[in-house]
Amino acid sequence: MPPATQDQPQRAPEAGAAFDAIIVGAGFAGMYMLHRLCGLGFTARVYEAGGGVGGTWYWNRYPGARCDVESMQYSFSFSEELDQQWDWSEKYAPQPEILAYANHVADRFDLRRHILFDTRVTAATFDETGKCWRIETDRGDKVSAKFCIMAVGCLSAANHVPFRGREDFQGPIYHTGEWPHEGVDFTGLRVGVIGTGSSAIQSIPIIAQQASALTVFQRTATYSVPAWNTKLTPEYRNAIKADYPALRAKARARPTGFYFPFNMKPALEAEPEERARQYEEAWQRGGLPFLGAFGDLLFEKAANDTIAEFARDKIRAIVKDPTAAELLRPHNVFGCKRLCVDTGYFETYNLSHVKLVDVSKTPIERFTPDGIEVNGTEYPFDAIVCATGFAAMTGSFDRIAITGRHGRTLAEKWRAGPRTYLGVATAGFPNLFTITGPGSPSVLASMIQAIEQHVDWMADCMAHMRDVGAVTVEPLQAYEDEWVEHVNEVSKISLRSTCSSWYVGANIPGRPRVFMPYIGGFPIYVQKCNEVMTNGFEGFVME
Ligand code: N01
Repeated sequence: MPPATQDQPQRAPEAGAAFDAIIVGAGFAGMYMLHRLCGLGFTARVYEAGGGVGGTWYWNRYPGARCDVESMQYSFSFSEELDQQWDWSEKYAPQPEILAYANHVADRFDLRRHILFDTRVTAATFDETGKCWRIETDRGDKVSAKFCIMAVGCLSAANHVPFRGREDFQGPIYHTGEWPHEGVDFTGLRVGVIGTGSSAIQSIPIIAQQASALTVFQRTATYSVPAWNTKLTPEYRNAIKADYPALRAKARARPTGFYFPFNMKPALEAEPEERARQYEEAWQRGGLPFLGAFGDLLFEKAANDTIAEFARDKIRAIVKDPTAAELLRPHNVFGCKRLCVDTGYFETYNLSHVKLVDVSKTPIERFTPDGIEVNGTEYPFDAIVCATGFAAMTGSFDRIAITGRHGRTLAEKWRAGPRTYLGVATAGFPNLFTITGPGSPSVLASMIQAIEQHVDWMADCMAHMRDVGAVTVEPLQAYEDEWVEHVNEVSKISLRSTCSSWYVGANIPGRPRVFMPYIGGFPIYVQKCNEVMTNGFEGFVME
């Protein structure tokens, strides 16, 4: 039996218990699913690998971690009382505050008594005779449930790059997505950071404040827009709270599931002066809404070139060393990889103790006992931070042995890329629901809004099945194939499908190259889900 932790006392394994639903994960998805199922009178057990609720925000405790969706929108909308009573302190909430919010939700809705922490689900097997899922955990639990609901997160399986000699390094190696709870003090240390994605871009300016020397290993230069984060005033919060449902409704009507001013006019129809003015205004507002400066930026390469050039000029203006500035200027499609939002990222390279090493042509050769070797040069470090991202979208499923009908595993079925109907379920795996699964807007929408929509749909489906006495629900193969085809087709209209990002699994060698989230837009997707439901769960077999 694994050792007890602060959050989870020693306990005997659960054996033989039967639930209506097992929920895997107690992040925002698992918590809301649990809340809905309890409200409907279903019995549910949640298994959570971490020692507390919060998912992403439980694990990603690296310095500078915060959300890049505005906090008044990156929150649950299902409870008006919660919306009214919770006060966010900053425009972009820092990780500790989001985690505090998750804990508040768990307490407020009395969720903890259904959750077993420090427990990782290892296997889920569909029992065709009993028409139920048999679940096993790393603490020896063996239980069954009619439904198995995966609330495992889209960016939860850390990408531990197998660098040669990794085990030889004498100092600590951290991954941003598995940060020590007690924090890390880099004061006076020589630190190496690998990666320049969102996690790196948020943590580098803070680590630089402590480290005596900081070296960043960059494989691909990244576009980043300033956050211009601010404290929220009571007046600002009250103005939103005076009609919070209106903001929520406006958000849901947007392709991204969150609201920001969006200029529909194509960039290519604007005069150069107008474009420059628009970009400058949008830059001064900052954050992800920068991409809303014009309507065609993610669809027309020539339009995209104009915003990319604007962003490159900003980097050149900020970074004083011309060699570093040149290396930091990306040359791929703007916003193709997930856009980063920063506070003082590029400015950090003006500090004399911060160095950038380009590993685009000469990759990291190996870790040595004292540091990292690139192109024959050894860079000595006391600590190394891997900001190397995640096995996105499907990585969390890969960690569980999921077996459906006829002994077929999900890993086998998804070998050439994930296949789902609407991102909520997959043929051959009855009563297995995937919250924000591949094939749904998920990471291209504001996650909490995407979660709420999925959970509500699934909870309504389960309640309907109870009403009509149905035991199993499962997508029809033909509908699933059609949806997979549609997800692929739609992705081609966006420039986002054109680069080697984690959206297409290209950040990890050997993964199939498939655009995994649904890019058709949140409202269109919601409409499709609603139609499927009102047409009697069209495309599903319910029996
Ligand atoms: O991970 P990433 P992340 N050698 O995959 C590099 C969300 N998020 O944790 O681009 C050298 O973006 C890799 O290089 P390359 C958000 O959706 C949100 O930063 O593959 N380098 C890249 O630079 C985000 O997109 C927030 O060439 C290697 C970096 O590691 C997603 O999570 C904050 C390498 C990985 O970047 C993931 O972000 C944080 C190698 N062998 C995260 N392997 C906010 O809400 C990988 N890299 C603000």
